[in-house]
Amino acid sequence: MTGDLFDHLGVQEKAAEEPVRLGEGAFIFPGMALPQAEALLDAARAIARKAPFRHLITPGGHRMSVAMTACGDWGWNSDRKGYRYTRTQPETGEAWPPIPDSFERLVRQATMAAGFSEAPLQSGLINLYRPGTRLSLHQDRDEEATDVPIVSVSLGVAATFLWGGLTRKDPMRRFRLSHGDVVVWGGPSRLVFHGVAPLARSTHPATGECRVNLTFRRVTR
Ligand code: MD6
Ligand code: FE
Repeated sequence: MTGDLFDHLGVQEKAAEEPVRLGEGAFIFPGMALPQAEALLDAARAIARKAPFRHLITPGGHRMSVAMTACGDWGWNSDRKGYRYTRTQPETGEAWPPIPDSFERLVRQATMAAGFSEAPLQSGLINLYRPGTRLSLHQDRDEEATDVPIVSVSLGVAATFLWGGLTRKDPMRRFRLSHGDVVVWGGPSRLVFHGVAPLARSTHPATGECRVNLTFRRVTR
């Protein structure tokens, strides 16, 4: 098995194609997005032409290493005043581009596969990682609708995903997220602390040195 390959790094490698259960209501679906990966990346590039990637500033004054943009009814923003969802792009006042049909179909498929009834389609955030980009441990708690799961799609260079517990001090496990992997989490796992380790310098035919992550949420009730 390929598991041995990553054992020395403490990364738990997943068996091909079988869903990996992270916790109650949380799963990795390896390769679920592979058939439409190119279409998803094309759609993400089209969104980025209308709503460019930017490095947001945290309330603490740090420039985030991940570059972000969004589609759908709500985009996520951060500045010195705090984190919040906005209806429009703060830089231009324009609406966020709509969620493409290709995104919506995959989100519905993943939501059902994880056993949830409501697909999170109010907001699609797009994160762009380059070598060294990381996302520090956080909870996704700026949404009112924490009863609806989050669907997350990984494209391009593989990353190490950090998966903790409901408090910052809980032990963390590491999982590799590869091109086409889809993660769904909701229910009792919805507020689990998680993050992404610094992206290794590597290349993927679809994205070069980058990793692209799409996350879909329901924001309001
Ligand atoms: C990422 N994802 O994979 C970062 N948050 O690039 C997240 O922070 C995330 O994947 C909530 C739910 C799913 C996620
Ligand atoms: Fe998150």
